Amino acid sequence: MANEKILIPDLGGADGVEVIEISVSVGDKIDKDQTIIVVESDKASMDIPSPEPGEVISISVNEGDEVKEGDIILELSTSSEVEELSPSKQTQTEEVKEDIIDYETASSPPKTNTEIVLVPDLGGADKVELIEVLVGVGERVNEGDGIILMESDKASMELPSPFTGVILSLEVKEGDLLAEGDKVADLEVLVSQNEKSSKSKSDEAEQVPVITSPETLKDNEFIEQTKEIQEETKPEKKIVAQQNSKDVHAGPAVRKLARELGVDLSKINASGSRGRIAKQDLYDYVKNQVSGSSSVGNAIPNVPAIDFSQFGDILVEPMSKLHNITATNMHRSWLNVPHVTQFDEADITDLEIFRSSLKEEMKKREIKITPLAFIMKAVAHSLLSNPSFNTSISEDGKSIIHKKYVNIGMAVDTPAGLMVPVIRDVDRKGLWELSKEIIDLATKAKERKLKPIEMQGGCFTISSLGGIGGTGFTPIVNTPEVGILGVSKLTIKPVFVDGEFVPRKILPLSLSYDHRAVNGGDAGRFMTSIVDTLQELKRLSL
Ligand code: CAO
Repeated sequence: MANEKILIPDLGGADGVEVIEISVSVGDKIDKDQTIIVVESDKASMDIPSPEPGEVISISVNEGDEVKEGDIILELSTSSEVEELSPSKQTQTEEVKEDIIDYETASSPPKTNTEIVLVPDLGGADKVELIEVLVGVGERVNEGDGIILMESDKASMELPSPFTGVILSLEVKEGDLLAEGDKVADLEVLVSQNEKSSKSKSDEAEQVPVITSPETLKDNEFIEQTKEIQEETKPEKKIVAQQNSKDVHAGPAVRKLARELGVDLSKINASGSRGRIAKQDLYDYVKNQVSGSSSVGNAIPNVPAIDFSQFGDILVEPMSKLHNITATNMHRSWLNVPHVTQFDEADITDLEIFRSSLKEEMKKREIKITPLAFIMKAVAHSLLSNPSFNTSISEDGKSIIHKKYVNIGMAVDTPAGLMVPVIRDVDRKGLWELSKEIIDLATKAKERKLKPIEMQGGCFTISSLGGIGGTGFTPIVNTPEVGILGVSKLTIKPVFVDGEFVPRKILPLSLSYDHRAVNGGDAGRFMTSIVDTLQELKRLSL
């Protein structure tokens, strides 16, 4: 019997890693190669196996410790059988040590040569999608740094740089479908001669089980997950699996952060392409949990997973990025904002007569004026006279931010999804200018040519379904704005005027507002102001 200290092995280039699991206890009898601890860098997790069988006498690390190569993990009482094997093992270890000494005393200048970085074995997956290119041409990378992030249906993995060097060219772009052996990049490798020879020798020494490179582990992890996907041929199995954190789409860094924060990734709304969870999604989720805990309760029950294919044929289509963002925004607003919706009707008979009188001029100017331009002017006018609607609640929920400008967003229905371009300074613009901007921005939205700045800075939103139909709906506030006006299709209704029923053009309106920022009285006054303005255009300077 002898006592042996088991040390943290070569970490494949990682400086320090975190102990995320201790897999054995003092007194445990363990086998050779049995996992003793699991460590994790920001790019990969690794099982550290025991190089010997034996009994654990003491453990020197705790979960959460940052460890580096050479740190003591535990002390093992090894059996005599193992001691017999020791000499050959010792020889191998000495070889490795020698290599390290060689490398450390090396003084030859760095030499360069070019290596081609290829997509590795994908563990059976035919193709994986390139989700993110993590480096640029000309950028220096260290061995182990991620070059690209790839993702299959359920697993994501970074392709680490095999060497320290400079990226000479990138042969791939985001969205590419990659197969094993595809060329990813040319890498100008920066190495010293001795490092190279040391490397090849230590590759031989890698038969010693204590050395496990992150690359291998990452591949293994990916292979395991890919196998799982392939095994999950039955739909009901697949749906259950989607509820597990490891089956959601997220990179290693996000996963690590989620574990640190104790967040179940399967509960997060993803905004990345193909449903990938971005770091910001995680922050938003945590923020919502913290700030919303007093108002919406601590937990929102999950919608149960259903295998719809048991009822008939189905087609599963990934949400577009835009759809995903919209869904996240709607969900965020729905959960955070106590909504109230108020309804009213505006008699726009006179407005429509006036609009008809502009028909000739519309043709001449080649600008169509729809009821929306008038509604926008009426809203701008009412925002000025009812400033509680031109506000936002500060992030900490303790202040009201009053805006001295009047920018109005309009919801545009596009083939790709909902977009909300913003028209600036509506209060200062005339009907023609406004109508032209409505047409231009709606066209740009439909052609997906809007710049980010054209969708920012809104104070209030109008969602007009007037050209489509419906008698009324309850729009969701476009946070951090505090109000949104829904416009439905005008109908001709009999209205009692001066002792008789007369046909009038009636426009249904619905106003949703954030009841934290606006009280019912203010909302009533705001809506009345919009209705009155539409009914009496002289209130506006058009
Ligand atoms: N009642 C009756 N007719 C109306 C109307 C109303 N409230 N509003 C517009 N119309 C008429 C227009 O006058 C036009 O008639 P003509 O073709 O005879 O001239 C027709 O309906 C089509 O108008 P439009 O939709 O092209 O123009 P708009 O200025 O009313 O709206 C826009 C522009 C971009 C807001 C609109 O095209 C759109 O995308 N609406 C959908 C918004 C949406 O999706 N909201 C939901 C968001 S929440 O999911």
